[in-house]
Amino acid sequence: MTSTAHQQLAQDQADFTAEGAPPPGKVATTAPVLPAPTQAHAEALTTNQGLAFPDNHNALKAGARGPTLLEDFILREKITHFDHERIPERAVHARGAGAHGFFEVYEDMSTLTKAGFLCNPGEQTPVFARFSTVAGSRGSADTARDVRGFAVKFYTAEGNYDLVGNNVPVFFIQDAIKFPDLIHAVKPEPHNEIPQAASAHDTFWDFVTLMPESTHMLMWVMSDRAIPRSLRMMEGFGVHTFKWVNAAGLVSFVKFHWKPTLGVHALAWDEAQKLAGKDADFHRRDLWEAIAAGHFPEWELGVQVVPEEDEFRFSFDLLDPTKLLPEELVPVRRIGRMVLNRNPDNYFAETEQVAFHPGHLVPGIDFSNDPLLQGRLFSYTDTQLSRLGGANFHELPINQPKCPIHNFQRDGIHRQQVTSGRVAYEPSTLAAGVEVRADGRQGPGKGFTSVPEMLDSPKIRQRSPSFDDHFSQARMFWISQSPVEQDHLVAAFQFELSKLGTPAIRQRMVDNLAHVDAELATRVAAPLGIGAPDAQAATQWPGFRQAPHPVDVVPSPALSMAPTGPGSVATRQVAILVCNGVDATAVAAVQQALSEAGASSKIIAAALGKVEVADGGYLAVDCTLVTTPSVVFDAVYLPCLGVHAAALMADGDAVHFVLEAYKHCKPIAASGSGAGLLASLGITMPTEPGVTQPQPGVVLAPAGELPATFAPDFLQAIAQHRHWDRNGLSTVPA
Ligand code: HDD
Repeated sequence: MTSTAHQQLAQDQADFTAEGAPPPGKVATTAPVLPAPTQAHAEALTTNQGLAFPDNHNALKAGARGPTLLEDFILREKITHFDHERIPERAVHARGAGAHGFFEVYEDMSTLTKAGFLCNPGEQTPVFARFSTVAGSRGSADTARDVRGFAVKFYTAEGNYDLVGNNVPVFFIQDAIKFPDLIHAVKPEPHNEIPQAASAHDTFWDFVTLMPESTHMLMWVMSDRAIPRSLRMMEGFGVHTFKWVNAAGLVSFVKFHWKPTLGVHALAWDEAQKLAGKDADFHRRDLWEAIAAGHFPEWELGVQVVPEEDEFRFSFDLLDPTKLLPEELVPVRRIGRMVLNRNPDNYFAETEQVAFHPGHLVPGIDFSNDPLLQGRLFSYTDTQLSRLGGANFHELPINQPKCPIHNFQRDGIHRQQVTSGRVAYEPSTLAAGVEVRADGRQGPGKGFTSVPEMLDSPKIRQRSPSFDDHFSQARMFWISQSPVEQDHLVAAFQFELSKLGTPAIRQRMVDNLAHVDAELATRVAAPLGIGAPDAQAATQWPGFRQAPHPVDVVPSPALSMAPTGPGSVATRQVAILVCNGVDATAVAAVQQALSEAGASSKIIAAALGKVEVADGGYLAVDCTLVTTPSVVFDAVYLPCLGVHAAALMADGDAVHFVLEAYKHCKPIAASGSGAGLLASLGITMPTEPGVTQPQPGVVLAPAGELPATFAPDFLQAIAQHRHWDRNGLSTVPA
């Protein structure tokens, strides 16, 4: 670097750092400044035994260049601890992100349940929520096509209650005994551990096509629900039917829902795949940054309540986890809200070590006889024994109830609690001279009791015939989707099935789909190099069941993501693509509008540093085109770029950035020569000779001062999330 360049650089740095404010005419972007380390920050390093030691850089050696001595207990302790830092990852749901927050109920629900945290409006119950993908390993990408786990631990005054659900309201299988088979089929194939975090492989589709009960859930997983834009923008479901019981013993069936206040939004599939490489942490970063910025994610808790006597009112069995209860039959009543307002202090201690269990209940909530739920009750404690190393995982801080615990369980590996006295049993009179019994403190009718139920049945291994209808609700899902959602669903089936090496499995899937909808099956089959869908062939497989009384299926509008409509602009990320000659006034105006709406923006250019602005100042660049690609943004703004704009568009990365955002149906705004650039890329198209009409979600402004409507129109386009109805996308080279 020349000395002049050094001087200029020093001057620029002085401009930006002096008093933390940019000089007039220059636009500052975030430039975190780390405090210089001082002695006050230093803390003496010690071993785990509390021994202070002065050198953490050199092992004990025989001479400066000699061998390391086995005697070095400080080195040995440090390396031994490191060697044991990892614990087994979860068998499923290994990849997750969590956050702390609170739940509060809107109204007293005591007519239906005696659960204290649902009866005291105004009382905040602390929660910890963990969201996860199912199939991928702990280090896999966030945006895989997959179901998302949605697990919430409520630290109630009556003990911990865990609602361990998913972002899909139904499950693949009806009986827990098939869970290990399902998971073995979807996980990477065992001979070569390929593919990671993906269901697009032979073993998964081999299994699910032979288990047609999974067809309904397949529809959800092939829909855009399986590629959420954000963990903050997805629904959650308890899946199973549970029971509520009030203080008088009145029993109801209940289904749980989480409704996000930001609406339900998805990525484009191509975008999700690219994100897996460009930013594998996309979802966890989004959750973390939103909470850190004070945009606390929020969901309302909804319930569908069915009186016990109405158990057999429906055309499907409430105990069947492959069925949902249409919201049009039993409306969702929103009874409270959960707000996540604090990021974990330590990922391992909290998000990794948190242990959920559908059997963590409180008085007023109970299970139904759903055979999938019943099997889960065994699995969750069992898995923590190996994952968290023993029976005392409830003592880990993240798992500890926030109410007193008292029992006579004792000892075991890693026990933390130091109990005193000689009595570790009950009944006893030796402890305090009074007899201790299990219900001594609570009294009759208090504490948890199972809902009494008469059982007088043969001991058999059998599936209830009331579970036999495998296709009606899959069809209901299909006919409830908007045309765009149907297109995405067909494309997802085609993508997955095209990856299979065994044509017979592709054929079996489209044969099954023929029982859902003939048009769906035909469309999916078209590019797969197989025969036409054959509904009759599907019936020949032993797992095939047909409903004894096929039901009339009507659309359920609640199943479509389309009507969730315009959402909030808050926390949306906008790229502002610049080069030398950019109009800084236009940039500042759009940045201000975005910021006021709660969105954030980044200045993107070919290289870091700064670009010259039209009036002679300069603009600091946040990120480069290559390190921060279009897929990490929700929208793009191309300001008037001045005379150098052609140079930007001669840069393949810049062209790709814009075309890719366009192809992923993101809002694009362009002003002045920026608008001309869009036209040169074919992003505006003639609707009739001589009339150029922008495509949906493209906001244009001519050269000159920005019209007053420009920023509001852009904000509105962003609020609509994506503009899926653009024409001719298949011809866009991105
Ligand atoms: Fe499960 C974890 C959700 C069926 C066995 N499950 C796990 C998690 C979620 C779910 C969200 C992650 C919790 C966390 O963040 O730590 N699982 C479900 C739902 C199901 C379901 C909604 C059906 C409706 N699961 C299911 C069955 C079995 C399991 C039928 C076994 C018989 N699930 C497990 C497990 C996991 C688990 C192996 C792995 C890690 C853990 O429990 O703590 O025990």
